[in-house]
Amino acid sequence: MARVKAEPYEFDFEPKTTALVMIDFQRNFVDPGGFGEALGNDVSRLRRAVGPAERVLKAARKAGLFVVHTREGHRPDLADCPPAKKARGKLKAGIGDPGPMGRILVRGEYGHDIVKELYPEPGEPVVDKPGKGAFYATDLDSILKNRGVRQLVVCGVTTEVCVNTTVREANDRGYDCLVLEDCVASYFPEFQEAALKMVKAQGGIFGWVADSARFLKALAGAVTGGRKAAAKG
Ligand code: C5J
Repeated sequence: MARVKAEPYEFDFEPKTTALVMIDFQRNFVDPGGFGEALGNDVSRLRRAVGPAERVLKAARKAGLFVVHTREGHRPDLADCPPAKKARGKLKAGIGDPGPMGRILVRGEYGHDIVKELYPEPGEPVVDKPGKGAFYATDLDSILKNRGVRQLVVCGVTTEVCVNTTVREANDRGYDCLVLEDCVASYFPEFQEAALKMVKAQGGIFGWVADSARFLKALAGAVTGGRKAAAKG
């Protein structure tokens, strides 16, 4: 068992039953020249999370943690896109329309895929989701339950939208969630702050919050502890 110094109190996790969930680190949201920027957002605010998330991803892989990635997007025929979602925002170029990185939020398009620094490795499931929450209309819950996962360490974008929605969904399904505050990001600083506060308020109503350094320290301790125990036999 490993222990992370977190808020509102320590987050205990067993590496064997913990998954790292990487939410929507897609080019369209994170990279300059994508859909996010076309909407007038400052994508450098999202890019900030990539470096810390990359360190966590590498360490998690090395420690043998189960890693899952998600992507928000739709079938090319948009049959899974609610008309209300497509209409929302009255955008000149919205879901399914040609955008700077291919058709916007459509599976298989360049902008829909994950940035190179955090690209999934073979064996890491990629969950394509039509909504904001990663559990809605996906097989994520089955994938996690089949592996015996009970705790989630969460990185991703954006903090107040897909990260927050997914953590709430996970909480209702009985998972303990640790959100790494420097590995999640929002286009809006005030939403970043509020979304993290919401997770850990009222005794951790949706989960826990720590930073990547604290998580990496705990993970390194768990790996060393496991090796020592194995050597003792
Ligand atoms: C948004 C997301 N913000 N991944 N998607 O529309 O948070």
